[in-house]
Amino acid sequence: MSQRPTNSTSPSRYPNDRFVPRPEDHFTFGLWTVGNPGRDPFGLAVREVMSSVKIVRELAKLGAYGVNLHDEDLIPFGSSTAERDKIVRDFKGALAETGMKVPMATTNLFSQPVFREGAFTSNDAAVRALALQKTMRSIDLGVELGASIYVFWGGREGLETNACKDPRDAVKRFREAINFLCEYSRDSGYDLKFALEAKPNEPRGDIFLPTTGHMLAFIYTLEHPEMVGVNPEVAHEQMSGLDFSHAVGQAIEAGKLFHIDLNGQKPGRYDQDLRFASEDQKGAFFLVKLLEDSRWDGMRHFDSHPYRTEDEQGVWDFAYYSMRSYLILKDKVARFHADPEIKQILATLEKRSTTQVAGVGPTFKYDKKSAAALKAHTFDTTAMASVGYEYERLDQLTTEVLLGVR
Ligand code: GCO
Ligand code: MN
Ligand code: MN
Repeated sequence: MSQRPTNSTSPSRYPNDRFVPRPEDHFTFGLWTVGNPGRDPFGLAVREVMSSVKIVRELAKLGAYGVNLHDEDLIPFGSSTAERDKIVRDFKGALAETGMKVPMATTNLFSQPVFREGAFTSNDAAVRALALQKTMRSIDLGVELGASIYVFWGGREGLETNACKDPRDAVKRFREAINFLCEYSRDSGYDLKFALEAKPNEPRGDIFLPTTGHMLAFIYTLEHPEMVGVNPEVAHEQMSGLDFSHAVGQAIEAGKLFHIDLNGQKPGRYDQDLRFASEDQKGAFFLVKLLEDSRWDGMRHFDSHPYRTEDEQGVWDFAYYSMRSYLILKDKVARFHADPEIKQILATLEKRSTTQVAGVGPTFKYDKKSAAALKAHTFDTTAMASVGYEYERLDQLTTEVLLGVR
């Protein structure tokens, strides 16, 4: 295993070892994540609102690559053009000073009261038009800041009562909006890809297109499916009770993983947006394994919030540990692959998966001759069924790698 160079600029609070995050690791944070002041449905903010410039500077010190933002994270709703321009100038100054990037941008279509009934899927055509206008302006801002990925999370695109809307209309309207905005982006000469983020509920009782699988199916009904992929979030898939790395795997296999939201979640809860790998470390391990094994080249983006218990130092601890945990899990993946006993089990499996039967296989593509040979073949199913797969041992070895005894 190659020794990672330590970072002499690492703040003394944190261990100066081979898990020190660096810009080349491509870790990014939403401004809204570390910037979250801890407000929740039951309580007021517990931390000061931090300026975007400060967030950029602090994250740069910790070794992050960049920040991502909603339009309103940077520019308060209703700002004048002069105010906007000053904010953007200062923010760009902080980016230039630190070398931080803005790889992704998105629109806030959920906070303002006007979007209470939905944005792209609203029953009010004026609201749908406003949502398009806000998104076009926000796309311009994202591109100006250098973003190449544009995320769509339809926070209010849902309902509480099915009496108000036919779900077919919701999907049609959402399609119309994405088609419109794809054309807008192309027409503006932008080199932008769209990433759709699913969530089953919260803040609406139910949200349309609730899982990454729904989003993937939807994409192929668009006018420019090549421009559109997904932005799966750990917590959101787990809210539906699904295995996150399966959704991500399907997206990668389809060439549709354009972005990812890393965080942590306990089963059966509201959207907790906890620190990455603070929960379900095994799930987090298999996710990192998938991303690393597939050499996925996107940003390792954290969409999570520090515990409400924390003061400002706790926020930076949260950010640092998010990145550190990813690097530790990446190291565990290398250990998994290097482990002689794991290797031996996987080699046996590989052999089993690549043997030919009746001159056919191990991959199956139809032709008359092999179909006939296969139809005529007699399988010894008793012998085939008698050999187990050694997965108890494989899982135990994996668990021991994770628990640090291998
Ligand atoms: C959530 C969502 C949001 C979106 C973000 C991008 O936690 O419910 O993940 O955080 O990702 O708003 O639009
Ligand atoms: Mn998210
Ligand atoms: Mn979330």
